[in-house]
Amino acid sequence: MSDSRNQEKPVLIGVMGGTGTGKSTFVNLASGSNLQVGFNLESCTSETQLSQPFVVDGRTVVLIDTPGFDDTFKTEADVLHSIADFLAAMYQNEQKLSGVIFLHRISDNRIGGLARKNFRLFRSICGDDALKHTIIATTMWGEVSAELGERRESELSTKDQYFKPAFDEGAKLVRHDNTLESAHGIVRQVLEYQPVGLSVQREMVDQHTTLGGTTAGQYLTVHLETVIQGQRDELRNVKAELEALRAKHTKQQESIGEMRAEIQSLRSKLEVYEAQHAKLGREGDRTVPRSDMIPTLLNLASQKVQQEKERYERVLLQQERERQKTEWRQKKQQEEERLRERQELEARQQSENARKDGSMCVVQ
Ligand SMILES: Nc1nc2c(ncn2[C@@H]2O[C@H](COP(=O)(O)OP(=O)(O)O)[C@@H](O)[C@H]2O)c(=O)[nH]1
Ligand SMILES: [Mg+2]
Repeated sequence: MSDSRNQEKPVLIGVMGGTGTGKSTFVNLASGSNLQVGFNLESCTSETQLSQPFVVDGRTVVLIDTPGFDDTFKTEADVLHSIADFLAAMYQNEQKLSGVIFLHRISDNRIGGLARKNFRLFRSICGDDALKHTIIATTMWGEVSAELGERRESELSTKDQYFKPAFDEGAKLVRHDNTLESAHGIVRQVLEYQPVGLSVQREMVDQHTTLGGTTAGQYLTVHLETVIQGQRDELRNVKAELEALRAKHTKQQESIGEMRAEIQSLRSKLEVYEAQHAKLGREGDRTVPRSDMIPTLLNLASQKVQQEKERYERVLLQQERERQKTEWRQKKQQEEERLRERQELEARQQSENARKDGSMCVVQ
């Protein structure tokens, strides 16, 4: 009885995932609807909406297009509200979903924090029981090489940090190649599933829990608190960096002041030197020596001093030789004089003796 009623009702399938994963495109393709499609990663589906009914294998199907969890215009809380309120209203109206399709871009080079958060939010909306009704469909296969796509697909299904835990609980992984056959093939996998109440529907309708108290609401609260804490930490770090920069700036200002004073003192000294050079230049007809010539000039000056010293030493030597010569000449003169005196004395004595001898002969 209930089976036949379900057969009459359209099969309802939710389509969820991050913004720009191709949800609206998929819904339009499968159903022939004309829901607005976004441009690349920009959000376009602002509210949860139904596709027009379409038929697959004789069954009427309606897809539920949802805004992306990481909408560019709406907050995550608003997106959750839109999806949860819509699903709760359906559940209250005894419209249960046969399955949910979670879209993931195979062109994403890795599942970053955002994609992981999106999938966790998806799981908290649906609950573990619904994983057996879950199809994870990879999109954008045309954007990657077959080899790369296959490698990523294998990672997605085998790594714990990706979708493996969901596959372990009954979720299925399929490829969507953006063709009608592929879209209907995915829908076909869900057709025979018995409609099921999702976690957020049961919590809000059966248990009268407010959205904030549901598993999804609590997950989002904790996630937002983490984000807020992260941003507070970042703000604190930026403030600390700013303080450090200010302190550095003050120090730099001080150094700049010291350098300015030094430059001023060097300038004054330079002016004095320049004035001296200019004066020297005016005094002679040579040009004012350039500062780069000063070492050469100094060399020349020291060479001159050396030459002067050597010349002086030569003069001293010359003088010494002259002195020695004079001394030797004087000595020689003295000796000659003494010799002459002695000869004179001897000559006088001889003549004296001769005179004495002569007088004696006369006397005899
Ligand atoms: N290459 C490629 N582009 C796609 C595919 N599905 C969607 N798109 C493009 O991706 C962009 C976002 O699509 P949309 O359906 O609005 O994503 P939604 O935000 O998940 O609803 C649009 O420019 C689409 O044309 C796909 O399978 N392959
Ligand atoms: Mg959309």
